[in-house]
Amino acid sequence: MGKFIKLLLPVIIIGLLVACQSGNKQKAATEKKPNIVIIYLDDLGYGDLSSYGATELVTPNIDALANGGVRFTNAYATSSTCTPSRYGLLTGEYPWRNKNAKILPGSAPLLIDTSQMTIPKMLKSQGYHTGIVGKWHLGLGTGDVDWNQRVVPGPNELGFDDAYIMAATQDRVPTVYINNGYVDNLDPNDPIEISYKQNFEGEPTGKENPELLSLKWHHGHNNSIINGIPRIGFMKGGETAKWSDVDMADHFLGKAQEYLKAHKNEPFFLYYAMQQPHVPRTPHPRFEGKSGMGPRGDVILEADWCIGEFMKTLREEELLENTLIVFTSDNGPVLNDGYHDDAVEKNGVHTPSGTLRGGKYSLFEAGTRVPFITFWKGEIEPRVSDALICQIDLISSIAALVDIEMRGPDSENILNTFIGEHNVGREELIIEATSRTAFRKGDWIMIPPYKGPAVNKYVNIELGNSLKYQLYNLKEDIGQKNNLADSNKEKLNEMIVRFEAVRGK
Ligand code: NG6
Ligand code: CA
Repeated sequence: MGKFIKLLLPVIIIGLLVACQSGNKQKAATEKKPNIVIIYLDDLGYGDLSSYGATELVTPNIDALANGGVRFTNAYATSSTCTPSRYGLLTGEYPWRNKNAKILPGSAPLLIDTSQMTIPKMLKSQGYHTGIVGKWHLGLGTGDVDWNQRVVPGPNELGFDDAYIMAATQDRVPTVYINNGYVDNLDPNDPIEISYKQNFEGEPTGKENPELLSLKWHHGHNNSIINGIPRIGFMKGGETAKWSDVDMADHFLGKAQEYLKAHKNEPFFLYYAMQQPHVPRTPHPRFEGKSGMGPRGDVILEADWCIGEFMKTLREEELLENTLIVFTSDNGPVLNDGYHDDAVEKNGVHTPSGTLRGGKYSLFEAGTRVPFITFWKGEIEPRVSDALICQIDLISSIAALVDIEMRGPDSENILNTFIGEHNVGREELIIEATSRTAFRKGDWIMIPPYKGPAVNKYVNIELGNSLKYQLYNLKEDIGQKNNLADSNKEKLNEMIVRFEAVRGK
């Protein structure tokens, strides 16, 4: 043995012992082939849960996950809007690398290339059954979709064995469910036509027929009317296939529960992408008025109830001890997102963004910093973690959990942090908001100058635009009140250099 190695031997042995110890849990987890569930909410803010400090809303079922698992306080979606965040979540690639990763219309082609790696594809290769129930919003088909045939490619071609989805958002056409590529309950004698350019002759619209509306539009959302709600985009036909808005939560919950029951005897991955509290907020009558905060509060309570029911099924099917649950949201909160639904009027003293600045669409913290919880009965010890983590890290970390060597392009394996063994996250992160990017490193965030309004006046959210550089120390100034760009030039320059190096990668 060389002298050098001899000298280093004790160090190597200690190193290996430490590695083994921290790897033990990982190994135990791997041997069990745990089921994996991602529960993804839509527009739920950092301050919308009682476990994250909300005082006006009580969310006991989500709180039970937060209190029994790891509650992350420094966790990010990649983006402050839906499509790019979902792109990042499933592929592990920063969405700003893909110029088409923007909020998509319901007629957009599939955004993720079928050759790209995704979480379901990776897990399928390891013998998992994979399913999605809920909101997709990543495009479908190749451009000119015929909704009366099998819509392909879609989630099935990206690794989901089972896909029961809505194509885009609850406020966009087509307002139908799609079951493994086929519109559910479609009557072939009443074919569906969709356009995002023009109306179909003779069809009423929100703009021209306000007398038909049960919910009034505030901005946008004045095209086809479905169930009294004006939507984005035009739709004709497909009467029997149209969803019932107030039943959507129960409908998706039922599908998610069916999925658990059908696949309880094999390792499975379920992506349960809930539609709340995105607009239009349509609580089931059971939840109407329950929050005292109008439909936005009511649908958050509805979502919490759904999660309680979902957990009950996991328990009844004896799956709890072998299932890792990840709970998070695709972007930050918004009150008025285009409908007169009392979200602003009845909000009272509730702070959907918590102590953070901004909201949905914003480069400030509340755009992308979201609730994030991991829960695994008997495996994860309850704790609060302030480690810097991002949803793009899930793909590499889940790969490690199922014992394969794989990295998403921008994804880091921080499995031990996700399962509460460590408290060290990533060092740096680029966040994105409507095609603008900012750079987080350690406790610091740097927002480069952007033209454009400081506030989006329709939604009343500060977007983060300024003609000057912005630099905040988030540890000392979580509300981003003190711009230190002028007083700490050295830090600012360091951040700019590193940001440009990563951004240009
Ligand atoms: C915006 C919509 C908004 C919402 C958002 C997508 C208008 C004026 N606003 O364009 O209501 O649908 O897109 O939200 O149409 S997301 O959470 O899916 O990104
Ligand atoms: Ca969203």
